[in-house]
Amino acid sequence: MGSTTYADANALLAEILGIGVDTERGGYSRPVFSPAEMELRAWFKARAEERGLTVETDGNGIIWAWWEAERPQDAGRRRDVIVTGSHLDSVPGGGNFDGPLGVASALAAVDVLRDRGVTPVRPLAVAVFPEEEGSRFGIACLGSRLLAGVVDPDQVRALVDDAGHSFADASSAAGLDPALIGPDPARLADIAAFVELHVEQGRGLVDLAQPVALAGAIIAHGRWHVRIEGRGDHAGATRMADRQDPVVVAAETIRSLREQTLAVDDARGTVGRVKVTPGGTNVIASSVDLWMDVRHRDGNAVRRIVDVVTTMTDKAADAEGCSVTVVEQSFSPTVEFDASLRDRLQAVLPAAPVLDTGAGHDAGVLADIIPTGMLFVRNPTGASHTPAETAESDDVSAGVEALADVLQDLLTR
Ligand code: HGY
Ligand code: MN
Ligand code: MN
Ligand code: MN
Repeated sequence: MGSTTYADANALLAEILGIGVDTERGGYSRPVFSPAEMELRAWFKARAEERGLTVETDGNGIIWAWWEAERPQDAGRRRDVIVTGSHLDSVPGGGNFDGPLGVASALAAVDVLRDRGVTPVRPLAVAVFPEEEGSRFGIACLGSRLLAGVVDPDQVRALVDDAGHSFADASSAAGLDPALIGPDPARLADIAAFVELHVEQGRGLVDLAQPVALAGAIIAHGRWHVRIEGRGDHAGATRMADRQDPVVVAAETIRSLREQTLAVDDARGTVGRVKVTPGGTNVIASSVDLWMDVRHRDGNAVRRIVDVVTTMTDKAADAEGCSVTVVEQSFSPTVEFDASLRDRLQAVLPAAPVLDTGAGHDAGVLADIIPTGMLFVRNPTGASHTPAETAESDDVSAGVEALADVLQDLLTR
């Protein structure tokens, strides 16, 4: 094959380095259905078709690139499709590996399997899930949640981004039919296993001096949108006693989230996004929006933290004459990956340690419905959701070989 990227995930990743570069924030900003992500979708489609894969995009915006198989006579049995893949959308100012590494490694693994002369007895699909980060429409892993039927399609169609564009409008602008947004039980019933390769978001593999790990569990995590309404006014003409300043209440929310999170061993609580309206230096804000991201192995601990912080926020709002609304955008309990599939992957990759992760993934959403596993590739910085996220080219290649080994086992037995 004349492709310059044949069996080479590093070369595939290098090809997209120029897409979605965020000159303001640094790193990459590739929101779902944005020009940048659409360019990445076109790149994936071209690279998949070049490999003879049949590409389709479903109503939820999930891309499926099929390596059909000469199914044996008893192909009537269900549950025999193997799926691998990840996502191409990013957080604002993210790295080039979170998502694309899994997609590029899947394409390269197909090349490796072909080089090995592997003839699959069941189909393989390389999948690209939209809105895994939830950066544009607020709900993480939105594509896999739609596929799994765990979010309401009408609610999703009505989700709006910061510019007021609905998911329905954005998906139709991307050439999709919003009427097709929703669960796909028949497609799910056909899937025997889903394996997602992902750059490690942490330093577990660095500390263990290993290139590749298997995922054990994803800790519980949720997102809450907090909106605080006050009364806008002049910064100089308004006496302190006459103020209803929502920023003061937001400060209390942020402080108490840190305090409550620190009080629970190994809990993680973050406010990474705050929107002050109207946002003038000499203007007392009329409202503040902030989003809380809270995670812990015990889902009940996550909820307890959020409940306490919400109560503290209500108290601060009362004292300041402000009102508060809190909306839960998503919550995922701790997911332990399917033990029998993990044992099967471990038999193929005996040297791979099993690591838990604090990062959410589409694999975590689908794990409730189909046998799902994950491979992690070493990230020397351990950092993610930042341009510092990286993976050494040797480890990227080791990840491709490991994924090919795992897929060969799943596709031929
Ligand atoms: O937020 C996460 O854990 C994932 O990177 N979407
Ligand atoms: Mn990811
Ligand atoms: Mn991510
Ligand atoms: Mn993921």
